[in-house]
Amino acid sequence: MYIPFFEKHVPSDVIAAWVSVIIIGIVLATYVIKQNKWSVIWEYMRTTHHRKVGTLYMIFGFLFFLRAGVDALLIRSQLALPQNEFWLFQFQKYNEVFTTHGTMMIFFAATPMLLGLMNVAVPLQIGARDLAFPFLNAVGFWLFFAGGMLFNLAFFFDSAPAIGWTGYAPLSTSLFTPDVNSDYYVFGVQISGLGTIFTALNIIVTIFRHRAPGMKLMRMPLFTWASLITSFLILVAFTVLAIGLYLLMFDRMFDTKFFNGPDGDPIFWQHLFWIFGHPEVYILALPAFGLFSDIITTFSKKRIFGYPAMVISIGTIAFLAFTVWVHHMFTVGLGPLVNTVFALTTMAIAVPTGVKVFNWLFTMRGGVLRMTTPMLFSLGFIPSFVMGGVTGVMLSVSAADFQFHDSHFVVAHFHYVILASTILGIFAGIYYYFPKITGYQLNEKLGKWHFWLFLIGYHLTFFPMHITGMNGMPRRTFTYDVGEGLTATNFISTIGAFLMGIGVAVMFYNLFITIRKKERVGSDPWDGRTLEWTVASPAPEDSFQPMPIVKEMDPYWYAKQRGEDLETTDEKLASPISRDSIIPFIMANLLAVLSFGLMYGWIWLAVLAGAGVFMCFIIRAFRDEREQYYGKGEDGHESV
Ligand code: HEM
Ligand SMILES: [Cu+2]
Repeated sequence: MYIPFFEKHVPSDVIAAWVSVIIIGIVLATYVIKQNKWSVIWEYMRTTHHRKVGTLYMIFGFLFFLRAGVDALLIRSQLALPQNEFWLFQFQKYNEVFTTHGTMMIFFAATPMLLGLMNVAVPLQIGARDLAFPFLNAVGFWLFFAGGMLFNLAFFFDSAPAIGWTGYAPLSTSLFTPDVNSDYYVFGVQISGLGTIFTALNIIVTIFRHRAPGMKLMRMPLFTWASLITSFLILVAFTVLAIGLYLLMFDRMFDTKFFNGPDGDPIFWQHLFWIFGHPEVYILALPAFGLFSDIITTFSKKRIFGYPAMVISIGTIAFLAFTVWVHHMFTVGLGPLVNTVFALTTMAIAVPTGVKVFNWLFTMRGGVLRMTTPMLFSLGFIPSFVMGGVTGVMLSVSAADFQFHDSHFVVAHFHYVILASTILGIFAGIYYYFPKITGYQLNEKLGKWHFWLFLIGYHLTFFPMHITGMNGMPRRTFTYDVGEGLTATNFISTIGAFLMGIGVAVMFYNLFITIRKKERVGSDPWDGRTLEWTVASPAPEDSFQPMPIVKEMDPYWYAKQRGEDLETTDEKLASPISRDSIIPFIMANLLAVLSFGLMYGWIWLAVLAGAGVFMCFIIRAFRDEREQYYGKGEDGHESV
């Protein structure tokens, strides 16, 4: 359709997106006005409290997950049949849709939902009142939000990036993609990445500085351990990505030629990207490992098997994660020696991972198993993840990788690992922590429907893809021919994908009816073992008064066994000061406006937004939030 405002033909999918967003917007606005929910929105825009920021992370991560999921269904619809012409998702449109699918899933769905769970659970697991820097926490969230929204905006202007989630140079440089499309990728990912780095810093400081008395490092729950080590991974990996994106931005805006020309080289981008990209896989997997460990212990009514081995293997995996990036570049031609070294380091990662798998199994051995929804997701994870691990070892054989490379076999492999660990982990985490987040418990029956539909759909989608790939189907290709032996497996994959979609719809319905019913649960609905189950559901703003004293691992469980309450102390520990503020919201969104100005060359807008961000720095620098806190004397009277 020709639309004068756009001054060009606008494809029907973009029009459909506009129409549906406007309809959803009107429905939401009517709901907010009718129910008078403005105060809730205003509260969440200004909040710095860890549970609320965590909730925001989960909500928006889930929304982006839905969008990326719709992309996945569009991909699968196009690939369902040979020579298919589904809607308009061929050629460049197909390139756009797999790019937004991959980028959104990794940066705007999986990572933020995990950060959300960390936000909710980590402080509660170690007996902290909040994250160490609540203001910074809000800044981190709003940066993710602004980056994600900016990235999403691209579609509405018919400018979605089409350079793959890997943004390979030289395609991503202005030489080959001079339009704003690739800029949306560069700026969107950059802004949200900055937020991720801030949140990682916050988690690290919180865990080192704000543990309850007696909560030694080797008494911490494994989700907290995984969050700590993941945060170090983020700190290093996302910084490398930020540098890469920065150089790419310079190449695009000022023609610096880091990644092309006589002195630049596109391979530099590949190195930078994968030095980030491989650890990112573990940034997604390790927190899920931590969640599964805690969930399996809780629902086996047994202590984790081999706790020190679990901690050491998380650490080893994290370290090795930085030594394997070239396995994504075996076919670049770096030489046999390099390929051999990186093949060996890659295979080595299987060892600590195997240790963890056996420890999960031994934890359940002889335990009293309860098949709740979070436990089912954890049980589904183990064999599924092992299958992804096995194809990973196959891919690590560098000579064989020349055959597998860029085929649907690789697509099958990485979905097996990421979906089994991260997505099943996030689902498990949502069911497990829903009472701590909202005070309600999700319906178990619907939870089981969700689990089985999703798990069966997942294997139905991705298992045949191994065969599709071995039969020669390249990834990032929008069609194939009749008679190539690719039809049956592709068709099965598409059915599986829609089954997963139904599973997610069941979950959505579950969330909806549970929130509507408003049946409160107590502080300890799962008969838990760790400190988060001692505080009320939903987690209150002034948790842990008085402070519990921790004398062993799983302190709450053993106290319950002995029929005692946890010992507490009146001693006051320095605790973070959480004060509402609108500055993080303004600052982060202005940064997105600034990027928008740079992308379209509206320098006046960029300068104005930049000045706004700078003003926020100044206001923040002169505001001492401790005043409000310390200003009150011990007896509650103003002392100043
Ligand atoms: C929910 C069900 C999902 C389905 C049906 C699905 C399907 C697909 C398919 C068919 C492709 C290959 C497109 C091609 O190369 O032509 C793909 C690519 C990809 N997917 Fe998924 N996916 C799903 C979930 C996820 C999740 C949860 C993640 C990560 C958290 C993810 C990350 C990726 C990435 C990174 C790519 C590569 C994109 C690129 O080549 O640039 N996907 N997906
Ligand atoms: Cu890798």
